[in-house]
Amino acid sequence: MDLLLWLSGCLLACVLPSVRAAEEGASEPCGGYLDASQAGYITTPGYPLEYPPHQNCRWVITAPEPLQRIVLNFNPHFEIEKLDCRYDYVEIHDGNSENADLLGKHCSNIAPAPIISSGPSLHIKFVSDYAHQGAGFSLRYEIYKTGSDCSRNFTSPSGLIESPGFPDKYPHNLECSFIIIVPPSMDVTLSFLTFDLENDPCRAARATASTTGWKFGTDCLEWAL
Ligand SMILES: [Ca+2]
Repeated sequence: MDLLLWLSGCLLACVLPSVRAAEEGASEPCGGYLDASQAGYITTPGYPLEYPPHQNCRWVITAPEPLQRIVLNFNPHFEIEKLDCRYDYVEIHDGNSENADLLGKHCSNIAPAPIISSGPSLHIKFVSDYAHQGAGFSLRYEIYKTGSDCSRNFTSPSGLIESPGFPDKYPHNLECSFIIIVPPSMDVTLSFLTFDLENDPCRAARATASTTGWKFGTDCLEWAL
């Protein structure tokens, strides 16, 4: 009898809460309205663990200014059931609803390249069906910075320069200038902590440091003296 009482007590105390937690996990709301003036992240529920079945998540990201654009950089760890994106997928629309132009529909385990809106809003939709899930996706959203927006002057004795979006992928079509200004008698030392540019010799992604004479391209490291 005591054992039966103990067992029924354990059932109530141990099993029911975990069932309830599983139900809450399954029905955990996803999606929402996001303000791009602060960069942030969107992930599938549970990422990087398997996303639940029966998901229908919608996010709308909006920039505060009508002329601003939004850039999405996906984490390379991307896994959505493949099968021609028929059952599970993430869709990005170039506006504030899914009626806006489709910028991409993605699945499989290859993360999309960076996506940039043409206007101040993006609509993101994630769908999963009843079976076969994956790790899902994680993306960083932020206001897209053009060349003049990403350029900066530095006058402090030391500082940190990061490409836009770092540590995620940098967006397309950027040209940023970073000018370090020091007193005439001083030298400037640059130490690269992380360096990861497109691996296509000298074609596109390139960093140059003209004050020290170094030129850096992924496969074309060279002296400029
Ligand atoms: Ca599925």
